[in-house]
Amino acid sequence: MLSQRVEKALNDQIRVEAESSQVYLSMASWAEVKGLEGISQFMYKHSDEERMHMLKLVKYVNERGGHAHISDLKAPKTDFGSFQNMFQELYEHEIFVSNSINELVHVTLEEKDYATHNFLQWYVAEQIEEEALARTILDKINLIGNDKGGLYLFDRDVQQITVESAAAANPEE
Ligand code: OFO
Repeated sequence: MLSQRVEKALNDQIRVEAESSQVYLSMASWAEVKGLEGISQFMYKHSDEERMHMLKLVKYVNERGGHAHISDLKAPKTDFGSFQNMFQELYEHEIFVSNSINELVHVTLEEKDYATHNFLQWYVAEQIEEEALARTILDKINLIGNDKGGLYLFDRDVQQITVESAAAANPEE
């Protein structure tokens, strides 16, 4: 059985994951209307992943005798200025999510809920990978600068930038 405090903290995280999914969906749509097909596909996929993160939490809360709450969500913005800025926002958003997961893990330790603590390790590992991926993308964007050919290749290849290729490109991390 979940303590009320852990259940509330998990429900807060359900909202964070759902809002993340909405943020990336809005980025996908913005990129699509700008003709950035590859970037848009990347963001649609990322949005789906966040929904999967949310569902995993919903199932866990209900399995443990709690009640996962599906709440209304903050509307994401609809204009991201430039794709460079958009990826910077993605990176900052992932750091925000990591902090939120860390707070949640902290609550499980205070409540001596080791099962939930164990369950959350998947999220802790996932956040390390997502932050590394976002940093790799930002590095590539910096390399491109204002080169149109570079942007063309980036848009074509961004879907191939995976956590594994990011790790291979940054062996020191
Ligand atoms: Fe990208 O964050 Fe979920 O966990």
